[in-house]
Amino acid sequence: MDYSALMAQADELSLLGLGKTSPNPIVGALIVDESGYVIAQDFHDGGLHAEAKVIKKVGKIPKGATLITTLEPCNHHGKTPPCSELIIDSGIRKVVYSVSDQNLVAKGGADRLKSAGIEVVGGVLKERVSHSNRFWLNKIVNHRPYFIWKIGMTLDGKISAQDGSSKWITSEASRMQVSKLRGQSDLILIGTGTALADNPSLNSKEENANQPKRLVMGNRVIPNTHNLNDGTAPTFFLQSHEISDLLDLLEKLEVNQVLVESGATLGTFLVKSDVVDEIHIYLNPSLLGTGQSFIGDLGINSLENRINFKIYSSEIVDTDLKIILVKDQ
Ligand code: AOF
Ligand code: ZN
Repeated sequence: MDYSALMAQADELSLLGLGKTSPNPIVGALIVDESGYVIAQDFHDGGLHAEAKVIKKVGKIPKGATLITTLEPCNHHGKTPPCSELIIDSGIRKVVYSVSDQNLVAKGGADRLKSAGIEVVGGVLKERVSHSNRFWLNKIVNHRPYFIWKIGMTLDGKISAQDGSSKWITSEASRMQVSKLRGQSDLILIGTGTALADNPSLNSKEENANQPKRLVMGNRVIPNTHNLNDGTAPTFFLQSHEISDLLDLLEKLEVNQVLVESGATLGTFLVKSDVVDEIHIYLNPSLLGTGQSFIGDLGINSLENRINFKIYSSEIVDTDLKIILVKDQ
């Protein structure tokens, strides 16, 4: 049986849960029969665990069936009973998973299954699935959400012209991608400067999209008439310039991931605070010369002190170049 191909399918499914599962992970699961034919598939969307959903879908599990799941089944009584016990009771005799559960209270599912005589294979497509679940995994290790900073800029790094105009620097296709990313996000963070200058709604324009929480950081007051007060998503205002206040609030809001769509002030502050894990740049090949730069003074005066990122991927999107950067540890 081709476990990698099946795990890739489970991984794709898990991504459908992005933006819906925090503080929990995204998980995809399949049940296949003896010959590897998929008889049920599902993903975690904030309700039942993925394994429980597929087992329920199949009903009576046929002999020789295998469960394929992107995360090691849980072994604890949380919001739901342990998936390990459910799997044992269902009659499934083989479980293939990718990433080990890092959650101290829930881990241990693989050993429990083995002790019940179930054949267990772990680590299939571990790198790919860990990347898909990097928000949740990062939170367990760093005790804070994963920050993605999205920037649409000109070739010379400007996010608005001298007269303040900024609509639109990048192509419509790029903006559609950002709209999709919003729908997959837990929370969108901007500063009061961007809120007042752009009056953004920060909504995802995708059909039936999940609408992420919105958080505006800074001391200025946003009038009630602004789009951020339209009631389309839970919206929070943090009147502070302290990173600890931001992280405390994000902890309370239980988000795994934050999409930053700010201007230079907040972006620079977050980079200086060392919380930016990933940057999505949409680079439009145009020049302004003057205007507002996407980043401000980082207090670095020598090349040896620069902050390094690594290119994770690059792609041409209509007229623009999209570059995904990750922190260079
Ligand atoms: C999920 N969805 O499909 C799987 C999870 O908060 P609880 O009680 O639902 O437990 C969450 C833990 O269960 C989670 O941190 C992870 O360790 C494990 N597996 N969680 O939300 C799922 N399989
Ligand atoms: Zn579970």
